[in-house]
Amino acid sequence: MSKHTNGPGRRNFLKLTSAVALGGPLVAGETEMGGGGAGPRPRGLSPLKITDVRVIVTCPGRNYVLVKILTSEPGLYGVGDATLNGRELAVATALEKHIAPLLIGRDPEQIEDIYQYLYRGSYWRSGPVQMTAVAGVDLALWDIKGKRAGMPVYQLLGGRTRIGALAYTHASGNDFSEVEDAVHRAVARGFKCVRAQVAIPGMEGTYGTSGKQRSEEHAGRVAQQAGLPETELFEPGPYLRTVPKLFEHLRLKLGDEVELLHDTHEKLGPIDAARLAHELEPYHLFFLEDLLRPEHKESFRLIRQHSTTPLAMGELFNSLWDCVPLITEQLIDYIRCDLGHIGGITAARKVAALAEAFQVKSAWHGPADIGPPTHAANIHVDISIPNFGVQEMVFFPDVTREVIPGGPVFKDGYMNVDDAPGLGTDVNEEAAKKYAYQRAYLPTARRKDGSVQDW
Ligand code: EZ4
Ligand code: CO
Repeated sequence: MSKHTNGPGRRNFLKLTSAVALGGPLVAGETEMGGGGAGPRPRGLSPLKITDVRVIVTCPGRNYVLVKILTSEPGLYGVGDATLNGRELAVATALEKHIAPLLIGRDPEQIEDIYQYLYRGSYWRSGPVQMTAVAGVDLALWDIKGKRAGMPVYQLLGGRTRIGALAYTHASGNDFSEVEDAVHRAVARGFKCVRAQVAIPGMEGTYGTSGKQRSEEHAGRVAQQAGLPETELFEPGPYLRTVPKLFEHLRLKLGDEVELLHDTHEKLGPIDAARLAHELEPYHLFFLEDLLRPEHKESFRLIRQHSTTPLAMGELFNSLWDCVPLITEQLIDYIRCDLGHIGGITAARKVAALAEAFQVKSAWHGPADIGPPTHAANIHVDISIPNFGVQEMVFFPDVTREVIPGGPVFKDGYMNVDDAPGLGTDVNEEAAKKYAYQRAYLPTARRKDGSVQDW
């Protein structure tokens, strides 16, 4: 190899260091290698720059924050999702006021460098607001790279490893037979895996159910006002007594074949969590989700000592490092980070690779409160990594699809993306304007005595 293709020559090195010293982008303009910054640019592709970052806040059915990154190549742009349920405007402001100015003029193809720059380079690293903003940018950049290459993102990630992403949907009800009916309906629709949640008797509102169980009074109840959070009641006793009976009922009525999951939503303390995992063993769950608060990773050791129920955790994590001890100690079986809240595809690839080494599988978060670009990113990663486990999914209503078209498709139990270049999603900015942001919160929860409980 000549010295010109064997890494940056001295002249380029000087250009690079001076650009960096000036706080400029890693690309220091044209070089002997063709202006590609850290490495040679593929033949035939001219240098690219980010020219504009548009932040679109819209409420087609619910609030979404989209990031549209425009480039110096006419018509070439990428769309990412930066929605953080209940904190949408904080992310939009971070993007508009703090992050967008850092991106203008940079090479959108340097995805890893931009991720490092926004994550580590800002000093104030991690956190849900920051990492949701980074995810929005990251998804838009992968979208651009795919469009430029003429390939779907999963091809850029190494190509297909499976025919589709095994998917699960939610079933819930006010009593066991309503849940049973909901699981039946999901199975009839083609689902092989179903998450089951039931309203807990005596509790006002239960996570994952429609909330018909609400009564009008309990200590600590906050009067409902428009646009303020609802308050639910949670007591571990009734919850712990009810959930094993739900799964006993479901196995009795539905048999062993359907895969059942359950989300505890970080509500329990360590010994209660261990008890639930233990008592659910006979019903062979696919996994039991988010038993503990994200702060209490060490308590997973206690659960493991008491149960062989497969465990999933991670939708509140914001970085690779949040996942490390659970993966490297094999304290969980499924890592379920939210690609929209850990920094996007770039972060998810690192999590997946770490998990692969410890036989932990992926189960990325896939609720309605992240937008179609993140759902698409989930599937591009799912179908290209070796250690995919299962994918949570939702069916978006027509009003959402009008504003944010495209995205993965469900068929026969699996989610899939087609071969559209990039992520395969878009934003209709004109349609987005019809749906103004509406302040909305997630619910909160309190105990019977009025004290705060994790929701
Ligand atoms: O409560 O995404 O597994 N799914 C979940 C979700 C979360 C919401 C919070 O914004 O736990 O329903
Ligand atoms: Co969950």
